[in-house]
Amino acid sequence: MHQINVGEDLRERNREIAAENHEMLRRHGVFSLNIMSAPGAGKTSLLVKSIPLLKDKYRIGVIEGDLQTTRDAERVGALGIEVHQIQTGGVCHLDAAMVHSALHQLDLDLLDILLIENVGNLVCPAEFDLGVDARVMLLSITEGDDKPKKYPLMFTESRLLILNKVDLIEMVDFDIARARREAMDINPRIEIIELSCRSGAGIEEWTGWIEKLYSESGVE
Ligand SMILES: Nc1nc2c(ncn2[C@@H]2O[C@H](COP(=O)(O)OP(=O)(O)OP(=O)(O)O)[C@@H](O)[C@H]2O)c(=O)[nH]1
Ligand SMILES: [Mg+2]
Repeated sequence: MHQINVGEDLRERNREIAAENHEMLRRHGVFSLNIMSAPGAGKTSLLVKSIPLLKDKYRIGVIEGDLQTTRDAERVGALGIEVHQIQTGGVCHLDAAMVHSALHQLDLDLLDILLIENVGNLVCPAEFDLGVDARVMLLSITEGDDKPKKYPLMFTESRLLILNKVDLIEMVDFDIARARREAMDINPRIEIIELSCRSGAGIEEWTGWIEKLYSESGVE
């Protein structure tokens, strides 16, 4: 009996489109990041805090993925940069095909860096490669230091882990050393930045990280 594994077929198709996205972005000289986290960990706040530090040097574009509403796109659009909204209409992650359509709506020749804010979800977004240069995840310290081992895939897939909301450290029982250790058990190569969108701590380390990857990527 022939069985079709729908999940595997979908992922295979996603990988093919992700490869097309990557090729398209490279052809237009665009460096790209996929920013993922649970709802409310601070993805939009991170963009709003850090884009002003980058936008005089690089031409920045943002794709905002949300289940519903254009709220995040409006927050980021207020920075005066190019923003494209994807409303997934209930789908809990962005996939490569959604991003592919968005890439056709953006004038990629006018961009140096494309930042994609994924739908808030700690599980599904990690399963779908979008064709970007690197994936970044946020874990806010209000979510608990046990999350790396409970939700390992996103930690495996990410090149950088941002521990956000460190301004709240006195208020929550979050053991930063434990979270670091568990994340590195899962992904020994993961880089980690402690950050607060509220106080601004770590923001320059984050923009420096983007600049380093941008220059290493060889896009022009
Ligand atoms: N105290 C504190 N609050 C923060 C920090 N970063 C974000 N917040 C708050 O956390 C809430 C959620 O932040 P968002 O930036 O909307 O989070 P998000 O990950 O984009 O959320 P979704 O797009 O809905 O998944 C907001 O009320 C922010 O003001 C931080 O570093 N410290
Ligand atoms: Mg957001």
